Amino acid sequence: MRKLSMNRDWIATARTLNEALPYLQRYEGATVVIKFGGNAMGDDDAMASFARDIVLMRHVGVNPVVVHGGGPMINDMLKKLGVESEWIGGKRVTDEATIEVVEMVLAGRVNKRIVQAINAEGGRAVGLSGKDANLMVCEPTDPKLGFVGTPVEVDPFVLERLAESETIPVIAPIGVGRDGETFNVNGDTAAGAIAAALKADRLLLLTDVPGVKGRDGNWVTELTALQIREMISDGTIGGGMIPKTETALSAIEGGVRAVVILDGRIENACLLELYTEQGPGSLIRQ
Ligand code: X2W
Repeated sequence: MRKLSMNRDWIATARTLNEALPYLQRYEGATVVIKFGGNAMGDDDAMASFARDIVLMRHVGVNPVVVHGGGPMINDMLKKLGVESEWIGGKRVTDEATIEVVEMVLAGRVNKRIVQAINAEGGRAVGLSGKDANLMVCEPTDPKLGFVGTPVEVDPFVLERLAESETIPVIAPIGVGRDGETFNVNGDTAAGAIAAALKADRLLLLTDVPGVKGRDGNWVTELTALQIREMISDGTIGGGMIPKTETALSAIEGGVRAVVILDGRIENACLLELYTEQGPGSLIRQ
């Protein structure tokens, strides 16, 4: 039964819904690639909330493509198995024993957890890795890194077919080599390459910080590619933000309209970004 509640802020709720209209119109038919990093994945409630956002996007005519990470989950499994990991420049040195675990964790448990969460919210998700339908062909990044791959060819065929049937692809960042090798691809790099191949309207990089920090120490809401280059060269952007912003730059060069780096731990981060006037995070464009 409907009950009249005096506690709810009706005006604010109506304003939010009303404000969404131009954005709902703008993104109808748009392709939005969402990188869901291992650090942004929380407990089951947070996962369900992320999944709801994705299902809602699909429902209002967006083609969402989820590319996930899972670094912390790989670490946990390697630890259980007593395999040590070493990192060079933010990339996991991946030997034969490690790549087996990486593929099992990413294309297995992590991928299926996201697929299941989306389906539980009423969506239709299909889990893939870069091996499926030759989606992401890679070459070795650097001999020192072993089976770490750089995507050299992304074939969007299977993603286009899934979009036509309103099915949501959930992609594990595993690549295939020309000789059938398995490659471990950084999740951001994979998302950038896939977004570029799709000429996506938006690439959302969900992480565990609010965005890009400016020279004055405040989070910046909008940046150009040129400003990002300057901030990398003068050291304003450092550490783990370097590969993220570099991914953003190459995605934009590859034809992605804009990239947003935002905190995936905020509830409904994707909806706030797409459907409100001032979304969270830093928006980067040409
Ligand atoms: C990553 C792949 C997973 C990933 C790794 O082995 O951890 C490389 O470092 P997040 O959660 O997005 O960090 N691959 C080459 O990128 O996960």
